[in-house]
Amino acid sequence: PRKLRVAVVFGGRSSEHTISVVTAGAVLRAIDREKYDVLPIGITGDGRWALTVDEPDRMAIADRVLPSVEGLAESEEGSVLLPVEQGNREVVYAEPGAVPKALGEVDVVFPMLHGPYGEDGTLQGLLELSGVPYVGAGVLASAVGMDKEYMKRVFVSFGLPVGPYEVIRPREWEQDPAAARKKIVDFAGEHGWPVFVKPARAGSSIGISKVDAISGLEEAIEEARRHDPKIVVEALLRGREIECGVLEFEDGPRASVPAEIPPVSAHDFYDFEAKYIDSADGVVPAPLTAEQTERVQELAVRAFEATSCEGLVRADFFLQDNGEFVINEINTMPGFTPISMYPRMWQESGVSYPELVDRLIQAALRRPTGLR
Ligand code: G1L
Repeated sequence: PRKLRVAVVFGGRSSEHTISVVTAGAVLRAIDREKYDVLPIGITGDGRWALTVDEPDRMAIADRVLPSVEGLAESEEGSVLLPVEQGNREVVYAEPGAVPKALGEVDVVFPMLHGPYGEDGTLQGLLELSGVPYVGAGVLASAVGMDKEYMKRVFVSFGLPVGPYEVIRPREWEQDPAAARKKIVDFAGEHGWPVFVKPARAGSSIGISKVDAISGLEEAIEEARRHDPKIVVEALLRGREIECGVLEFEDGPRASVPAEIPPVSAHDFYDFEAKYIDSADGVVPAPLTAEQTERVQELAVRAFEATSCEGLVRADFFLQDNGEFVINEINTMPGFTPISMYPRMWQESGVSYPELVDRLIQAALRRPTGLR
């Protein structure tokens, strides 16, 4: 029988273009070529779709040179820059069921794009319209996973423990900044300083400030609002940072062994690769009691279910000094190189990186396409 065709979509218009290219390289290397034909589809920094060469070795950091889709696609035999600037948009929106040319003939897509238009549900929506199965979270779970306000609201409504927070909406700030500031000062009065001021929807840690006193508030709000006009204010949660991976098996989601992220000391510095890939310093498995492990695994699976996740999720928690876990956030597109926390947690749970990639593809193929 003909092999299944997997398109890996990576790169994109994001500050994490390089991470995406490096991660896609690792996935390309791990995919079982006996089972799957692979189509690497890169998106350039300025948004052009490119059918790139299938050469994972050129997608790694070499001699401190960061790989990019531009670097893969340009002037190499076998690479074609697809004429998509206007063309693809017309194809995509004019005919439901049509896709950018290269996506048209694939059985499943592995989306590996960070941030807006990648992990917020928009690419997933395009793939839904196109009727192409894809790995990972769907439209709703992706959008919820991107929005810190709605993520918390979903957790709360499913009885998951969340920390104190406050939201400042765009109009609140625009129409009465003094009242908005007072809201945050009152919040800090109740929960203490520092508070964290964050853009509601932004990947990673961009736009986030730790604010120690009223004097730092204005600048923190302005910085967060540069990334999203809606901001979320959170209290400092004391305790240990614990993560847990959830993966969809044939019979449903299961939790990995948890990991602990050690506190960052002031003199810590990250080497070039660690900084660009993921925290490689997590402790797996986390030194927890059997009861604590079971509890955090149960919460992680409940977070997966609450947000209607599919395929995988990484759930991040604080284990407070009182022994209670609080869920901080979920990540539908966690760091995914072999040394990233999510794959490491599954490695320790008996699922190798190639098996992880295969299970994600198989989970995507089990899901019905079309209305659901
Ligand atoms: F497709 C999966 F499995 F859902 C998936 C996709 C993307 C898992 C992890 C990622 N991660 C990334 O693409 C990234 C961290 C390199 C950028 Cl968001």
